Amino acid sequence: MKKKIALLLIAAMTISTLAACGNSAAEAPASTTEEAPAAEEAAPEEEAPAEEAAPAEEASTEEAAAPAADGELIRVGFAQVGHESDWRAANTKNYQDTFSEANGYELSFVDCDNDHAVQIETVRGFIEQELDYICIAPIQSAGWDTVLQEAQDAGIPVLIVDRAVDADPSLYTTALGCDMIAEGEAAGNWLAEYLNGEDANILVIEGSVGASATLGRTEGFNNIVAQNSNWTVLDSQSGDFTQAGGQEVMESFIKSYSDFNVVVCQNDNEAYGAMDAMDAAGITYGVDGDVTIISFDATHDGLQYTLDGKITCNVECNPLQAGFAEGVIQKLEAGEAVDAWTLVEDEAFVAPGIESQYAVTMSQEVLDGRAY
Ligand code: GZL
Ligand code: ZN
Repeated sequence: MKKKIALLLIAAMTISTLAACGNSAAEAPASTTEEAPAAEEAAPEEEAPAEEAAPAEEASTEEAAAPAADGELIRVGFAQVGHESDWRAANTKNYQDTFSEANGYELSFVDCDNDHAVQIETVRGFIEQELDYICIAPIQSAGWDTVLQEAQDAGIPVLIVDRAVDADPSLYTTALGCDMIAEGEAAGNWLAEYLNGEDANILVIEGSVGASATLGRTEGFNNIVAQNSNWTVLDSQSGDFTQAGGQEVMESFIKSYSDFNVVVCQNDNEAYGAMDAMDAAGITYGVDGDVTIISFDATHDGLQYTLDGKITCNVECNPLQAGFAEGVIQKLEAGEAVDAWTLVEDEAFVAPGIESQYAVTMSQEVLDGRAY
């Protein structure tokens, strides 16, 4: 019974959301509900114009029993990318802390170990269990239309979280996460400011192949490379967002290139691996070294390296996103409209002694004030 009501409510909400996207923020910590930049990242085939959405009968909202009222736990499935990085560990803990039984939820959490096929089957399992909501942090952007259609046919709202999918937005209820293209552009804009006209020979250690975080950061950074004719990207390989991957790729780069002065690592764990490889090769890096390292995630250890001047610029990607997801679910439970997209804000940090219009200068106080 509860699912049927939720189904009608979702249909009604989807219409209102598509029609009035962005007019009400999901109740959650600071976020902005701008137009969906992630939609560009996900590059869906086409936006589903509101008038095309299936007509939904007006659904009464008083019947939507709030979980507290009937005492039932809200059953949420979370198909998580894996356990590849410190960022992912912080993101997982945040979901497990937020969707706790004490908070009124029964969380079915599955670590999909960076395997897209496993993640698809995990979502199918959530559908078979007839969960109330499904959260997906997609390992890769492609290959989601079929299973999203199955979830929609089953009347289960789907939240695409952290990363984006390359699927028609009408196939899922909402998406939330960072603007990965903006993150890549922030790194590039800072580098241009820092180099101040100096040539750049750049090596890039990309994230996992096909992940929107990889695609977006690469696209954004390359947008700025294109503006600097004296910059050359010598090579760009995937380190799969892991420390081992970062070290392996950096070791191969060191064998092939000797004239690089910038290494872009698309997450902190890859940067740790790259630093290990450069240490072993006697290559100096950091504010006093020959190589400038740019990293992403701004996890605690990554910002410690930034404070120490080893990583010169670190572009944050806030992993504490479960509050946004819960805000959306609470709205849906209350029969309220939700936004198609919620942007999780982030910023960049630079080593002490560097002033930048694009980044916060690191200090012990900044590090001590971090939530993760
Ligand atoms: C970014 C997230 C990425 C992190 C990596 O939102 O998807 O995946 O940058 C993580 O650390 O593996
Ligand atoms: Zn981000």
